[in-house]
Amino acid sequence: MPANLSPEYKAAEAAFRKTRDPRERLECLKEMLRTIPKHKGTERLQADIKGRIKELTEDLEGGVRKGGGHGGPSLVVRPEGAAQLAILGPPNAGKSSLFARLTGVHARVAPYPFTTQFPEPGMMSHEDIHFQLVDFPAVSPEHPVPWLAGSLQTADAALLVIDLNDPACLDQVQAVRSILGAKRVTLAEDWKAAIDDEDPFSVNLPTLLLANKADLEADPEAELLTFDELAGLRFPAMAVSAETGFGLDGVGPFLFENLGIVRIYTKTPGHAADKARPFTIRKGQTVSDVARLIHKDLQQSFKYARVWGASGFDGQHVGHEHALSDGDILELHA
Ligand SMILES: Nc1nc2c(ncn2[C@@H]2O[C@H](COP(=O)(O)OP(=O)(O)O)[C@@H](O)[C@H]2O)c(=O)[nH]1
Ligand SMILES: [Mg+2]
Repeated sequence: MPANLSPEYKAAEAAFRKTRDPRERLECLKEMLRTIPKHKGTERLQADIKGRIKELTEDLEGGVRKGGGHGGPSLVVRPEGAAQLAILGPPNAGKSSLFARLTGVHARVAPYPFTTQFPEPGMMSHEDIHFQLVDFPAVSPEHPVPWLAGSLQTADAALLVIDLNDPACLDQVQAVRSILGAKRVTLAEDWKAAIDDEDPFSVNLPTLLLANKADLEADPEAELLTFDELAGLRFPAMAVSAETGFGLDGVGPFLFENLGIVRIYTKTPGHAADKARPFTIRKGQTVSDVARLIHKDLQQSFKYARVWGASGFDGQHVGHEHALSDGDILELHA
């Protein structure tokens, strides 16, 4: 990180890191460019920011850089639901099949590689919440995808899909990691470690390995263990089948637990809680974070809250910084 960055720049960068909304990120990037001290020591970072502004502007407009003219599908997916999961992996592993099975959205599936050309979002339900899955084109040396790293900026985690029956599998996984690494995207094995990264444009995605096509194997769990050992991989992993649905029941609970999802049900005074649509935050987040989700202004304007559930005694009055627990009912008083 270059020295002598101004407080204005640092504030803009902090805001950039905090938001996952592509349009807000673009505004933050412009603010970063406006406030960055213009001297030799920041030239690289300035160029980086300009590049990101150009890239994100184009991605928001659609696939203009694909050379196919304007107005293509958007290359950035606005996050929705409890978290955004990028489905990544080598060609033909069954990424689109898994996406279709888990979301019910019919994606293009074909027995030949490179069928998926754009990020394709869909929602996967888990109990009373949804995770947003995004199907991506294959990550492979034969088929560079220039916008991939840009699109991954909004993801919270990755599902790395492989086909253990494919003899090239081991090489493919190494290729996926090195291609992404060159774009400053890390597939992380540890879901708990907090990453303290100085580079605002690096992306760290906790990764769940899905060994697909388990229906083709006699003992998929054993195959998976052997593969992990051979490859020296420490990703949490599951043997699954997009074809039969085998193993897929475990995906939602894994994500819920390891992303630390906390569901909050809101109520207004004198009324029952809205049990249909919880707001979701992460473990450690507070009343203030829920207020922001309800309405930007509410975060500042509410005076106190009352909470029912595991984080306090029933009806307890709490302030902005009260950390909430899964299943809490929250009543905000403006
Ligand atoms: N046997 C079997 N075949 C699968 C499974 N998942 C996908 N396939 C097949 O693998 C091929 C590639 O699937 P696709 O979803 O397009 O892979 P992608 O390139 O990773 O998106 C297709 O012929 C699928 O029918 C699975 O779980 N079991
Ligand atoms: Mg595909």
